Amino acid sequence: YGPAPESRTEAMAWITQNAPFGHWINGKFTDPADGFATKNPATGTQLAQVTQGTAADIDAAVKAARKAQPKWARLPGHKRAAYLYALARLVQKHSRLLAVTETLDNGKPIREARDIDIPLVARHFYYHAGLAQLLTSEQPEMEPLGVCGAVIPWNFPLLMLAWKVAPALAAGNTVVLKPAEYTPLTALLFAQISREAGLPPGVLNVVTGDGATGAALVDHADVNKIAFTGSTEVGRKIRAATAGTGKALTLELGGKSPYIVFDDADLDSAVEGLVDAIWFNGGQVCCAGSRLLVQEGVAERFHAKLRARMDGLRIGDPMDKCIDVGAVVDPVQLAQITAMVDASAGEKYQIPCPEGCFYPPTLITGLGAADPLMQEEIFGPVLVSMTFRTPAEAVELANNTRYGLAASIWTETLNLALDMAPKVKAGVIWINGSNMFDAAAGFGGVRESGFGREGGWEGLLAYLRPKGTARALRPVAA
Ligand code: TXE
Repeated sequence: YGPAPESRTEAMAWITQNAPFGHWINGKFTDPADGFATKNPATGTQLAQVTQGTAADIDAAVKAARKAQPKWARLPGHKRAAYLYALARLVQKHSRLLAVTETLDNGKPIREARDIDIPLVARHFYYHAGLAQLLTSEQPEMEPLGVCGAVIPWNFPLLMLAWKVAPALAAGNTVVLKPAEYTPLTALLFAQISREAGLPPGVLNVVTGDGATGAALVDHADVNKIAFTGSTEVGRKIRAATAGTGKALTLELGGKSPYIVFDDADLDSAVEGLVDAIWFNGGQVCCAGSRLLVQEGVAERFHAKLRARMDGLRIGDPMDKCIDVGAVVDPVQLAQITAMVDASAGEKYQIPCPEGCFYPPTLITGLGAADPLMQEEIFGPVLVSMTFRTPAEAVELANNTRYGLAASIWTETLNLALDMAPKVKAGVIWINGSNMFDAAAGFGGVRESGFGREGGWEGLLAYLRPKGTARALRPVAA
């Protein structure tokens, strides 16, 4: 195979036309102000200057969202649905521009941005358009929360926007979104696309910036809900900051999800599933199957198959359509992965990878259950592995972290899988699969992986509150 780069012309033209970027408030870009550069991690080159949002910017965005909210909420569900359908169709229409911009800003393989991220974004808006239509008739006594603040991470920039914006708008809320500082571009592009969809000004606002901008949004007195995806440490701060304020809160945080392979599993499928579990998006996935637990009888054979498969992984230019593993999002994250792995005393198996902001797909064996690498989220293409003897031991090891986001269980014995599933502490269990997402399936964690669900009916309910209405009962006139 040879390099088959996706064209970056359209995305670079969009960036050049609009940079330096201001915020998107009340349906238009504000004037750009002091800020920071967002870079292409695969090359280290600057893509665009972006504005650092101040508390005053957040206040302007919240005011615009507040002003727009009553009218948006009063629209019948099917009219809000029409906007969400338009957004979904426009995401499809601009899918190449969105996918290439995402890959340039984030470093993920274009194949993933094109075939997974962007289609799932469209699917999310289609699905929530359907739910919006049900609301007026099915839930007459539910009301939207008001203005929702969304703080999102850099690993799935546009998909995390969709996970928060689609249900919030469907339910009749308006939104102020703060994208991650490493990857602000697709949120700004989406905001511009929302104008093409005719979305009324103020319904969706985007304020760029770093953690201080996020904190200003969390602290703003006129915000009714915060939806956060990111690190457990920041989640903890946000929970403390919102305690006692009456703000609703959902947190989707870190993970160290177990990938459990039993003796009788279909090993070839389990290897393929594991490639997806830990090397999809370079392991920068909250629910990555980053902890392999393999039953002793097949451990050697499974590791051998895995190493052979790793040798076939292609790492490099994310714009190359043949690439399996792209760049790490930022040198800061690369340094964190490197430091964690270098400190470990396990035996490493790494495949060669280019210089720059890249980290090789890595398998580490020989670690104890208490080793930091078995316990802490690495958030990179690094898999750690341990063996177990019995199902009871597998459960014990699986639950031996502070997290509880997802788990994969691989066995051909259905009863064993069904016995294991409730015992493993995780918000999502995949049986003979991994990373299976759908807008209709609620996703979220337990323990230090957070609370609340995104997607499905339960995800929509997180943007509504019940309102008791007393109705006077009158006898029907004869
Ligand atoms: O996350 P942060 P970072 C984990 C992963 C990674 C580590 C650090 O282990 O290595 O976190 O990544 C905003 N108030 N995950 O530093 O800081 C910030 O600007 C309000 C797992 O990027 O949590 C960004 O928009 N907001 C994760 C968002 O929070 C604040 C995905 C996430 O950044 C804030 C990302 C504050 N005080 C990282 N401080 C997952 N669960 O998928 C920062 N932010």
